[in-house]
This record gives sequence, C-alpha cells and structure tokens, in this order.
Amino acid sequence: MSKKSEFVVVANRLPVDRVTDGDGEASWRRSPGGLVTAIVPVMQRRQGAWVGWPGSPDEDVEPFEAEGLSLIPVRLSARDVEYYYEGFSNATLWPLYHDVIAQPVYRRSLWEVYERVNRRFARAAAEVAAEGAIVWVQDYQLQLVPQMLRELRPDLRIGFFLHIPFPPMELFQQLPWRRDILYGLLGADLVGFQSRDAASNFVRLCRRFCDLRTQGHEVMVADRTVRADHFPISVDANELITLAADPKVQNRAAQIREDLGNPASVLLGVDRLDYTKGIQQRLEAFIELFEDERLKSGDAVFVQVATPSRERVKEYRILRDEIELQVGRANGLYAELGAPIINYMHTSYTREELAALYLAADVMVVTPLRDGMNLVAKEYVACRSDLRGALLLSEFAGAAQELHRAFLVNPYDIGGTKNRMWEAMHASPAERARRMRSMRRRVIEHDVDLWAKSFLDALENGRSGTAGASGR
Ligand code: ADQ
Repeated sequence: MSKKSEFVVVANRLPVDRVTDGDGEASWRRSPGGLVTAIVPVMQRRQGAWVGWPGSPDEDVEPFEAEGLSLIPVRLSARDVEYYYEGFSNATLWPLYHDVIAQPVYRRSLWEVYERVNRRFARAAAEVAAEGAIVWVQDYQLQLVPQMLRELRPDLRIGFFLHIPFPPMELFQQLPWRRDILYGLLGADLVGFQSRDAASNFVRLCRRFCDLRTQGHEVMVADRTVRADHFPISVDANELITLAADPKVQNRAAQIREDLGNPASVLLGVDRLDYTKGIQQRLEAFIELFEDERLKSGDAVFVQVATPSRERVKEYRILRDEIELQVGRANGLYAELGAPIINYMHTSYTREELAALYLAADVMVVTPLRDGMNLVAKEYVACRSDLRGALLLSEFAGAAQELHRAFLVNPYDIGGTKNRMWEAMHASPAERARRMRSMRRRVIEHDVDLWAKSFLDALENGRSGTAGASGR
C-alpha cells in the first residue's frame, strides 16, 4: 500500500453498499446513516481512509475510491461472518451489553475468530495510517483493535467509540474474556461512550479486573494515561429539518394519515427488529387500551416499522415470529374490516418516507428495554418543527438523558406505559409544544457534527501520557 492517510476510520462495515443497476452493472453507493454523514466531511478534509468489510463474504475486493473516500476492504470468510459477526459480536456481546435481555452465548470458538478478525482489521489500519495519524475505531465488533494497533504502531493517536451501552460490573463480570476486552480498549488514548454511566462502568472495571490505578475518568496503563468520557451521538438535524419542510414529504404525510383512515391518533414505532427495542412490550400496552375499552377501532392506529435485522441469529427469528403472532392476534380481536389497529411493516424505508411517517405520527413510541442512544427519538424531534408531536421515550434509552421533556416510561411496566401512552395521545397542543420546543433546542444544538467534533478535539488535544503521540 503506497498512499498513507492522516485520518483513518475503522468500522465493521465500509460506509458504502454495492448496488446493481438494471443492466447488471455494479457500483458503490454511500450507505445511509448518521455515522457516515458525520464522518465523511471530516475524512474528505483530511485525506481520510476507511477500513471495513464490504458486506459480502468470501470476496476479495481491492482498495478503491468511492464518494471521494479511500476505502480499504477487509476480507471476511463465511465462517468469519458466522463466528465473529453473528456469533461473538451479536450473540455474545450484544445481549451481554444490553442487560442480558437474551442469554449471551459464551463459546471459545467464537472468541478465537473474534480475536483473529480484530487482528486483521488492526493490520489493515496499521498499513494505511501515516506516521502519527489519527485512527478512530468504531463499536463493539472491534474492541481489541486499539491494543493490537498500538502494538503495531505506537506512533498513532487512537480513539475508540462504543455505540451501545457498556454494562455494569455484575454483568460484564460474566464474560470469560473480560480482561482481554478491557485491555483491548485500553490500547486507545480516548475511549468514548454514549453515557456517563457507561464511561464510569468502564473505569470501575479497569480498576477491579486489571488492577489499574484510576483517577476520575482516567486510567493509568504503564506509561500512558487513557481517558474515558461520554460523547452522546446525535443526528444531522439540518438535513431532517429540510426534509420535513419539503412539500412532497408533507403531502405524503397527509396521504399516510388518510390511508390509515384519519384516526384521532397515529402512533408510530420505527426500529430494527431487535429484542432490545421493546417492540412486544409497547404493542402489549397499546393492545391493552383496547382490551380495557379505553380505545376502539378508529380511535387510534399503531404503525410499527421493523427493519429486518440479523435474521441468521436464532433469537431474532424467534422474535419476528412472536411479534407477527401478537399483531395478527390483536388485529383479529380488535380490528374492523379494512381497519387494522396495528399496521406492521417488516421493511426498510427511504429517508423521505421515514420523514413523512414522523410527520404523520401524533405519538412517536420509542421504548427500548436498553439502548445506547436511539437515533429514531432524535430524528422525530428534529422533524417536528410544527411542535405538534409527542414523544413517548424509555428511561433505558441513552436519549432519555438529554430529552427530559419526553413522556418518559419504564417499558417493563406495561400498566405504566399504557397510561403514559394514553396521556401522550391526549396531551393538549400547548403541552406538546412546550415539551417539543425544549427537546428540539437540545437536538439542534447538539447535532451529529458537534458529536464528531467533540470526540476528535478531545482525542487530538487531550493530554497524552506517552511520547508515542509523536508531538501532536
Ligand atoms: P441502532 O440499534 O441501529 O443503532 P438507532 O439509534 O435507532 O438504533 O438507529 C437506527 C437508524 O436506522 C436510525 O437512523 C433510523 O432512522 C434507521 N432506521 C430504522 N428503521 C428503519 C427503516 N425501517 N427504514 C430505514 N431506516 C430505518 C446503534 C445503537 C443505538 C445508537 C446508534 C448510533 O444501538 O443505541 O443510537 O447505534 O450510535
């Protein structure tokens, strides 16, 4: 590899998807999503490179340029995908880091592949990074990369950001490879989390399981100081405001309401189909309002959009079946001909269609059992310049730390959720506007640009305990 980069992002996936046109011609298109939108401008300014998996197993892809980015593919075999991605990342770490909502799988064979694949990512990053470059590693699939990279390239300035929660001691303690993960992360100069609690959990665990000295948010490792801090991620508020102001999107929102039969209340859920998102619990609360005869068909419609996700992992298949059974049963009991009480869509939507759905919804229902942040809550708030929507938000979403004026709920408490849902549906326009105005201020001021900038400023300017940072 000849061309070296001053700024390198390392993530499980490359920020582009392969698309094939009508003539069978394949090309790469930038993936949708906040992370990509936030980081791409920074990369363009700094000759950035992005290291990641292109998305199909057993395929060798040469480094290439797309969307003005330098992309460095990492090859994964079908077995790697099964053991490292579906296995250790999504069947071990994901449930463990989300309060053990599902039972984590602890298998040595998964761990071994996780380690091997992390090393491959670290090598690829080491090869492409210029002397003293900034390397920003993303998320739970790559927690060993910081340490592996530091061993290969002590001159680099390494940052790590975890997009999901970081569990407390009582849970993390279960992980047979707990020390390896902690030391993996400690290879970074700065370890970023979504919440203050997550950062504190990490520091406490380093003290307890690695016997390291800590002070406030800093951990002393040999001759270095590693800083742990929180950087709550956000959305591109301007993009969403523009989208929501587009007459095409607004007309589509009106059309959606009409298609739903213009009920008094439209409630909306938008999630990856994941057991952490609390989809069953929120639908249960909604269905009980019919059972209790507080609602009848025509009063309210729930639109649940569930993006297909991780369908090769067993828990996800079971969850899909359970939700589909629940929806079918509820409609069977309470719907009238041509007017289901729950509209369930197992599909992905464009940004325009999502914005139209947000505008059509009187109550946005975001009730995860645990969530690092939850961008859907912030997207909804950004879209509602009209101040007319209400947000029902779980206390267990990172977003609840910032959006205090949402209708907050404990999603495990079905009775409480049901009453709060009712309250949100019947709140006066003045109350909705008051709450929404305050939440919008937060989301607009703390957008995704500020998130990326805060992290990178802290990484570049933060105190470094080592000469390895090469004078930066
Ligand atoms: P996720 O668990 O994927 O992210 P979330 O933050 O809600 O959860 O982001 C989902 C994104 O996908 C949103 O931008 C949303 O608009 C989009 N999306 C969802 N359903 C869609 C659909 N049907 N069609 C199109 N787009 C859809 C992880 C963590 C979160 C954390 C983020 C970012 O679990 O806690 O907020 O990373 O750090």
